[in-house]
Amino acid sequence: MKSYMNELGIKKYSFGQMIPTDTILETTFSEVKSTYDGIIRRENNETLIELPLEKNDIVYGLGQNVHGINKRGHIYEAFCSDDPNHTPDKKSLYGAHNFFIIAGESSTGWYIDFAGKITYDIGFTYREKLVITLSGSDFDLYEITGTPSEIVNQFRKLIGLSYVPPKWAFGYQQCRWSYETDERVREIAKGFEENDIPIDAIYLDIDYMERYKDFTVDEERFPNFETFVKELKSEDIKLVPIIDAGVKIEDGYDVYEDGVKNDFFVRDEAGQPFVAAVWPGKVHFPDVLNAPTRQWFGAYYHRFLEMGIEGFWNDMNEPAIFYSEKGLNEGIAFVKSQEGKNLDIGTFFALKDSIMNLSNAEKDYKSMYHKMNIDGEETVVNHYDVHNLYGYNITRAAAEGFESYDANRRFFLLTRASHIGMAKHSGIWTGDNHSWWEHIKLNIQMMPSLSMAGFLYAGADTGGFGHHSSGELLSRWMQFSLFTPLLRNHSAMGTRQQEPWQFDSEVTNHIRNLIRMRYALVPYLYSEYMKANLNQSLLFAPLGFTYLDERSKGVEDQLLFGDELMLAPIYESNARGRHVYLPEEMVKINLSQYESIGEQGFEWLSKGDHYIPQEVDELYAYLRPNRLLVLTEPKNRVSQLNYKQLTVIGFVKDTATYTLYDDDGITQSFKEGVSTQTVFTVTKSDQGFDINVDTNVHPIGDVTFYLIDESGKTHVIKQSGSKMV
Ligand code: MIG
Repeated sequence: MKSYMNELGIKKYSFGQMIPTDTILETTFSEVKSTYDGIIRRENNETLIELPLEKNDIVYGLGQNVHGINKRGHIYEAFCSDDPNHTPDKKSLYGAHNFFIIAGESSTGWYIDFAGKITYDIGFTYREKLVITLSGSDFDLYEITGTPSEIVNQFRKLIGLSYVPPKWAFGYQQCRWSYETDERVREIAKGFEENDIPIDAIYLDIDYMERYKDFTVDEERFPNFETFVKELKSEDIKLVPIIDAGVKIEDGYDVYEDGVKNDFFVRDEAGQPFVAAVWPGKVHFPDVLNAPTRQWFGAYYHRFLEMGIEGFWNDMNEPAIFYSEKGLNEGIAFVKSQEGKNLDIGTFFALKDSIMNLSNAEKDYKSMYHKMNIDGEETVVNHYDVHNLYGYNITRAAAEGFESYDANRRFFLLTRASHIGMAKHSGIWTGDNHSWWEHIKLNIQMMPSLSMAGFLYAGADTGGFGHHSSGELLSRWMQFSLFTPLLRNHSAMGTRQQEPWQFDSEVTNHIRNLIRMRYALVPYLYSEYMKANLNQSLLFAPLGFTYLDERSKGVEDQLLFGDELMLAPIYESNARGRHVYLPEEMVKINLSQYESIGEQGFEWLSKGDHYIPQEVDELYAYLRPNRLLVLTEPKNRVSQLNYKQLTVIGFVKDTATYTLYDDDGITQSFKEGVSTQTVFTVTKSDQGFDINVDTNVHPIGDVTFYLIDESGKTHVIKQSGSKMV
């Protein structure tokens, strides 16, 4: 083992020679003489790390995973999995995010830089121990001390800035598996038009492809695709096509033929392209763990970019395998061998398993091989050892393809499987959840740990993917998703239609009001998003990161959003309100409907417990003391939003300032600091309030200030742009 330290005081312990994951940026780590003084053991090519847990320690992190904000009391795995049932017995979802914090009297953050499977037994087997098992012995371990916020900040500095989508990605997005024809897509667009509901993007799921072949379009379902893309663009709606990981094996299909010719596919033991099966039947997987393959695969995206497409979602990239050729043959042989037998408890289940366990089999992952460049040498590695890098790198191929197409432009990109190294390349959706109330809660609890791991552009399938949604569920879910950077309604084939108008007119009205409120909030959401990114802080935070009282640390269903708001979403059916804990005095603001924002009043609430009635058509958020919330007049597209009519809600005890960040929303120039800042300052004086808006950057029109003071009184002050400095 070697140990290192960087200028921030972050320690790094290198055990053996890890397979590079390209997660940690080059920072200056210098070798120091120190030993890792924790407990570490090697057993059968596995490594065990044990960390002690104090009685009240909280374990935060692990990014995309099941269970609560405090991860203690369960077993988890880092192993990217295509599992469409996110039930409490699961140990892993699609992401492998090996960053966590043990928070207590003092706090320590850990990142394990490793590409293979890791198991975390967090106080499950032994209440006072965190036992980590790595499926290998070559890895880097990073140790960061400080407060939980400082630890996140330092970790995010190590992994670099997160992906930034074009600004339209903060608008509402509609998806369904599938909108199968151009006609159906037109109908959906029309549905939004007729119902006067804002929208920025409509997704194309697998059926737009010609027999599920990546980078093709089915001519019958989508004739003149390029013209169709332009048609929707003329309405300022973006089409977002899906790309799957598996490349169909078919003579004459260029992606397949080119890949075979250049040895760009993942190989089997014999060095032949590995045959798996997914949607199109038999496929090969691009071996994206090396740069030439990424460059090749990434360039195919240019075809769609040429046609005016501006974004994609990359699916099935764990990679998901329905079956492998080899596995299927073995399964069928086994079934045949049982023919005519008297199947009993042992043999009947073996028969079932031989078919039921064909998908995503460990055996198959262990039979796949990649070529990687390790320290300048081409090295063959077994897939199982680098499994968690696959979705990451096939998405990176897309990101690199975008860069080679136009390095200055931002493109939209979502992936399903991920690893922390990927946070700089793409956003994520949280996969195949269900229209279950429990999954609203899971969504709430996952957002802060995703923020910790650098996944800022993220969101769940709002309304739920599997199962049937009700209007009530969709409304409540939307009340939370209103704040998630990715706001996408998606549902699976065979489930109830889930577009906002598919329930009853009351639901349509609620959803319209909510989506309009989302657009009113876009300047603020975008501003907070960019600040969280540039300052490497949390977009969604557990209360315990800011409030140090024991009570706040235990709150599992309320979050801080940005620096201004506390959210207390409703995630139970038939609820007419909920209990909310206020760690300090706050003002309850009614975000139910933009038009009546001033009328419904604002309520000052004391620190402590409150029962807050909240009907299904009501949405509240809680504004912290000396904070301002800026909203703009909603429009039906993000591109139409402007600063002509602003609303500022402030809880002002003495002075409150808000800096509204903005930039062009389409280029990468923010990386060079090209941005605008509009500073709102409100100071309470004996006469009332002094207001200052530094408008040197945006042409600001009328601003209505609703200023609430400690006595709970609301002062309405209208200013017009001309009066401002
Ligand atoms: O296993 O392309 O998560 O969003 O609609 C189904 C069809 C494959 C899984 C994705 C989902 C998508 C679906 N895909």
